Order: sequence, then structure tokens, then C-alpha cells
Amino acid sequence: MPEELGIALVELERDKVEEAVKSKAEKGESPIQILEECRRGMIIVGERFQRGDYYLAELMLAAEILNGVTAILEPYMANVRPSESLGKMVLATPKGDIHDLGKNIFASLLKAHGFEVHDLGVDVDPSLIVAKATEVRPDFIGLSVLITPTFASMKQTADMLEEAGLRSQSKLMIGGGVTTPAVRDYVGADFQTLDATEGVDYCIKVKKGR
Ligand code: B12
Repeated sequence: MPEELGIALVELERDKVEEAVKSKAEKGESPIQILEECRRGMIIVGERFQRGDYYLAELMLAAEILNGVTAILEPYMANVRPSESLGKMVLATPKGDIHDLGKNIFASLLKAHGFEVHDLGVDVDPSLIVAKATEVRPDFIGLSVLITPTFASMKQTADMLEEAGLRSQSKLMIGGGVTTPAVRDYVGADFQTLDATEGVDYCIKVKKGR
């Protein structure tokens, strides 16, 4: 069971969540820890939805609250942000998928650790991802996926990057609730995780060689 903050999210108490997040952040608690607590709450919201205890409107409200938390924490992330860019990431939820909570958490953590993030949003066509990669020449391309039909969209993105001669210049990373090592192999990605912190650790390892 999550702690008080996570429970407030489960109970959809927006004001309580926002106050708790601000108060914890002001006291110097790690934004990463605060996000993790909220993420645990969001998992329970999903379980309630699946049991039929919550309706879609409640699920969407919880999602809205969690995206609000990510926004509140952004300035506090800046406090731990190194001054120089550690590397570039082009990030997207690919075509066919509109889930963005995990992607937004990953983006916030990356920024907090000094990465330059080009977040293309949700339901992004592979051609736009390739165009952005051509423009910014990122070290990493991250795809966040929560529904299985989007696997094909990820594979298409990987193939188009290859055709454009861009695949070898960037590490292709995938993440999000339905991804597995088998999906990583199908897509031909370099890395897969269900944990944003692990994703950030991987980026740091690649850039710093440790
Ligand atoms: C919230 C939610 C929604 C919200 C999304 C709101 C939003 N703004 O994102 C709403 C209500 C809109 C929604 C809609 C739908 N949903 Co939905 N949703 C969920 C739910 C409950 C939670 C997902 C979530 O946000 N988890 C919390 C986040 C923080 O976790 P996460 O994404 O895994 O991210 C973490 C890591 O994976 C990682 N990470 C994430 N991305 C990346 C990327 C990289 C590169 C890296 C390194 C790391 C990383 O970092 C995060 C933090 O550690 C799940 C059920 C579940 N328990 O997962 C269903 C679920 C994902 N949804 C599902 C479905 C089917 C749908 C709909 C199709 C429903 C419908 N019939 O209309 C639509 C989607 C339409 C579409 N085309 O996309 C299914 C998918 C099933 C499948 N296998 O395909 C699920 C699994 C529910 C279920 N069991 O049926 N949904």
C-alpha cells in the first residue's frame, strides 16, 4: 500500500495531493521519491478501474492529477540538474497510443539528471520521430508504449530510422507497462524497462561509460 500521498491520489483528492507534493518538495524531499509514491498510487487506481470500482472518468482524473504532480515538480528537479547537457533524447508515445503518464515521469527524471529532452507527445507518427532525429541527432530515442497494438508502430519507427541511416547514431530505448525483453528483440531496440529510474541509469551509463 502506498503512503499518505499515494493514498490521496488513489482517493482522487487533487488539493491534498498538490499540497502534499509542494510541502514535501519544499522540505527538500527527492522529487524522484515523490513521483515514485504517486506512481504506486496510480497502479492502485488502475486496479480499481479493472475491478470496476472506478469508472473511466475517475481513471482520467487520476491521470490528470499525476500529470499535474509532474508539472509541480519540474522546478524542483532543476535544483538537482547539472549545468551542462549530458545528452539528447527524442521521446514519444508512438502512433496508436495516447498513454503519457510514464513517458512524462521518464522525461522529468531525464531533465533532472541533465539530459536535453525533445518530447514529441502522444500518438506520434514514425515519420515525425525520424524527422526530429534527423534534426537534433539525439544520443537516445525513447518510445513509451502501454498498449500492445503499438508494438507494430515501434517496429516501424525502428525500421524507418534504419532506412534513414540514423539507427546506429542513437540508442533506441523502449518502456511502458506492456513492454518486455521479447518486445525489445522484436523491435530491435537496445534497451527495455518498466522503471524510469533504470532508464535514466542506462542513459548515464552510456554517456559516462560506467
Ligand atoms: C491510466 C490508464 C489510461 C488513461 C491514460 C491517461 C494518460 N494520460 O496516460 C486513459 C484512461 C486515457 C487510458 C486509455 C486507454 N487505455 Co489505458 N490504462 C491506464 C492504466 C490504468 C495505467 C497506466 C499508467 O499510466 N501507469 C502508470 C505509469 C507511470 O506506468 P508506466 O507507463 O508503465 O511507466 C513507468 C515505466 O514503464 C517507465 N516508462 C514508461 N515509458 C517509458 C519509456 C522509456 C523509453 C523508458 C526508458 C521508461 C518508460 O517509466 C514509468 C515510471 O517508472 C493501465 C493499467 C495498468 N495497470 O498499467 C491501462 C492500460 C494500459 N490501458 C489499456 C487500454 C486497452 C486502454 C484503451 C485502449 C481503452 C479503451 N478501450 O479505450 C485506451 C487507450 C486508447 C489509445 N489509443 O491509447 C490496457 C492495455 C492492454 C494492452 N495490453 O494493450 C491497460 C493495460 C489496462 C488493461 N489491463 O486492460 N488508459
